[in-house]
Parts: sequence; C-alpha cells; structure tokens
Amino acid sequence: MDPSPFRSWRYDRRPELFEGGELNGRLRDGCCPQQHSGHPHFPGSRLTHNPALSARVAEAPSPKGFKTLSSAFPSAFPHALTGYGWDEDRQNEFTRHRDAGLIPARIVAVDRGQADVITEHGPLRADTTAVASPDDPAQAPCTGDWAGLRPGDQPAIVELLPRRTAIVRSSVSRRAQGQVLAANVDTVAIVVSLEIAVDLGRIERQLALAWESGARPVVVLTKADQVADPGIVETETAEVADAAPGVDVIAVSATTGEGLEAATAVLTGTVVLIGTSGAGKSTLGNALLGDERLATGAVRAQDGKGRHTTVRRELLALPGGGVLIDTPGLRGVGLWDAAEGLQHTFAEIQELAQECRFGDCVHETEPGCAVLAAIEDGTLPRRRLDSYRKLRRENEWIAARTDARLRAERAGRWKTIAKAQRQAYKLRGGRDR
Ligand SMILES: Nc1nc2c(ncn2[C@@H]2O[C@H](COP(=O)(O)OP(=O)(O)OP(=O)(O)O)[C@@H](O)[C@H]2O)c(=O)[nH]1
Ligand SMILES: [Mg+2]
Ligand SMILES: [Zn+2]
Repeated sequence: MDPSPFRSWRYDRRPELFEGGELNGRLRDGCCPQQHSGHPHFPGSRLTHNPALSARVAEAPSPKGFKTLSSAFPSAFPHALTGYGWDEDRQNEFTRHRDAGLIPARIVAVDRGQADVITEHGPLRADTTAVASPDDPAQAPCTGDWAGLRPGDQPAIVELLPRRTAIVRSSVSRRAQGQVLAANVDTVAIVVSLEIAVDLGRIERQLALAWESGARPVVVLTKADQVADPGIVETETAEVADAAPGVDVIAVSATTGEGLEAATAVLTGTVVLIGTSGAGKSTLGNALLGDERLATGAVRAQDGKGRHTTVRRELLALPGGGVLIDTPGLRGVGLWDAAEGLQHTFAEIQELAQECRFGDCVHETEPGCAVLAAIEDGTLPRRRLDSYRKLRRENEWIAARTDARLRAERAGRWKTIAKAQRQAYKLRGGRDR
C-alpha cells in the first residue's frame, strides 16, 4: 500500500502561496482542472495532490446527481436576469410557463405568505400562497428558488422551478423533516471565526451538509486580524484544511482586507454564507458587496458569540457577477440524509477503506485494516475517524426516524382505507363476503 495515499490532500503550508494574488494567478493558470464547476477541485496553490487520487474524486458525480453549475453565470446569454443566474436551460425549461403568461422570478427573501423577488422588470413583492407547502417545509419556496410569477396588480408566485441544488438540514421541530436553507446555490461558504477556538467537528458537519447539497464548499476563516501571531493563523488554516479534503480554506480579515481577493476568486455563482452567529458572515458579505448593505452586530465579550443580528435569508447581486445569500446564524446543524455528503467530507477515509483487507471492514479491530494502520502510523488523526463515526451514526439515526415517520404515515393511510372499507361493508348490510 502507498504509505500515505491521502497525504496528497494535505494543505501546502508555504506562506508565499497564501497571498490572494498568487492564488488568483494559479487559478487562472488552470491549476484547478475542474474550473470550479461544482466538483471537488484542487487549486494548485493550496493543495499538493496525488493526481490519480484527485482525478478519481474529482470525477465523482456531484452528490445526489444534481446537475453541476458553471462557476460564473453565463454572460453570453442575453437576458435581464443573467446576473442573477438565469441561463439558457432555465429559459427552455420556462417556455410553457411563459406561454401561460408567467414571468421568471428569483426569490430574494420569504416571509409569511409573501416573497421579495427579482424579475426582468425589477424587484417585486409577490404572494406565495399558491406554492405554500405546510406539510413539507422542504418543498416550500425558499431564498434562491426560481419561480414562475403571474404579474399584475397582485403579483403571485404560482410555480417553483426544479432546484438544481438545495442545502437541507433537519428541521428543529420534533417531526423529522428537512428544511431548505437556500436553493440553487453554487458555492457554500462555511464561515468560521478565528477569534474563538475552531471546532473542527462543527466544520465537518457543515461540510457534509454542503457537499450533500450538490454545491461546492469553501471554508472562510474570518477575523484573522484578531489573532496576534500570523503563525497561528497559518497553523489553524492548515488544521482546517486537513479536516476539509478537496476544499479551499481561506483566512480573511474584513478589517485589513487580507485574503479577500482570494475569497472573491473562489466564491463564485450563487454563494451562500453559513455559520454560527457572530462568525462574521454579514461583514464578509459587505466586503464582497463593496457596500455596507447588510446589518452586522457585535459579539458578546465573554464568549465571542453573536446576537443573531441577521434575521432573514436574503439574496443580493455581487458587483463582479454572481449573487450572495446571507443567512441568520445557525444554532445547530442537524444532518439530513447526508450519506453522500459525509463520504465527500471524509474522502481520505473512503480512499483508505478501499485498501482494507475485508470489504465490510468497520475499522475497529479487523486485521489488515488500512484505516487503523493510518491512525497507527500517524497519517490519519484518530479525531477524524471518531468524527466520521459520530456524524454517520447521527445521519443513520435521522434516516431511521424519517423512515419510521413515513411508515407511520403509511400505516395511518391504511387505517383510513380499512375504516372506509369496513363502513362500505356495513352499508352493504354485512353481506359482502
Ligand atoms: N476585527 C474583526 N472583526 C470582524 C471581522 N468580521 C466580522 N467582525 C465583527 O464580528 C462581529 C459579528 O459580525 P457579523 O458580520 O454581524 O456576524 P454574522 O455572522 O453575520 O452574525 P449573525 O448575523 O448574528 O449570524 C461584528 O462586530 C463584526 O464587526 C473581521 O474580519 N475582523
Ligand atoms: Mg449576519
Ligand atoms: Zn478498515
């Protein structure tokens, strides 16, 4: 066995490669073979990699089989909404709605029965009653959705176009349901503050969610100016990069401007900012927008936590193309059917597992286990395997819970049918044998 097949993923710690200009240059040179097309990718400036291994992962189909998106919105397609991600496929998809008198609209923000949307005639507020989905929040209109809007005195959204990607987490309610955080996203920026100790497990959880969505994750470490020693920023970036194979990890400071050029280069298409309250999402958003459009708020002095300043998801056009979705701070992120997302998140463990002697190895005590051997020789941190196990267990638990609910619902339906049959039988005088 190759002594450390996943060493290839390790972050290149050379500080000179960490400058935005260098990163930009490398990206333009085509070091990233996928050109940020929604696949895992390997910008030459940040990761040293084993080409064979990278190619295998890079060629993996997008999680969930979602159609992958182009890195920037196609500018050649002439349409008033091109800057918002409208493209030729969408245009073709929309023909029948256009014939029915509808116009395309992208949902900017949703609140009780209404949505702010952007259309070819500019921004509008529209009714969403026709597309409400009280029983399944995952089907309800969401920021980033493309919709068919009936124009007029009382504009109304009457159709939702199929989503190409969707970030889904399990809802906080007791019913096991998926909740969509944002739709039709190309890049998920996982925003993490360097001001407080970095929680790798939480980043891995968000990476699983992001990969599962079909979009491309990027980790942005904010407030680099708050870390006194630049060496620490470098070490933390390297640590996070080790926990995020195939993902760009960029340290930024909205105060000094450090890393913002690099961030702009990789945050392309429809970008959603996710992370805990106070991580600096809206501040980063303002830096990318070049304008103080988003409200920001101070964090608590004692623990560095935010005060949930952003209260609704909102979509804004970025000056260099693409759009930005800012979101309220996540209190917790429950996984939702994220099996494939977990495989991407723990890609090096999947690679190692292929070398295990037994196909069904669970990497606990089996002889010839390549995963345990990697832990033994120090190339795989034990924490990674523990984190993978924990998240996989959680994912299986939520999946089982969902199945149980579906089974119960089905049983409920059968009960209703059986009851109706019994009533019909009674009406016929009990002679139906
Ligand atoms: N020094 C420094 N402070 C920052 C930086 N980025 C954000 N902050 C501060 O961190 C605090 C929280 O920033 P926000 O942008 O409001 O955080 P958020 O993630 O949007 O928080 P919620 O909207 O509550 O989810 C604010 O006081 C910002 O000024 C940075 O790069 N450097
Ligand atoms: Mg905010
Ligand atoms: Zn094994």
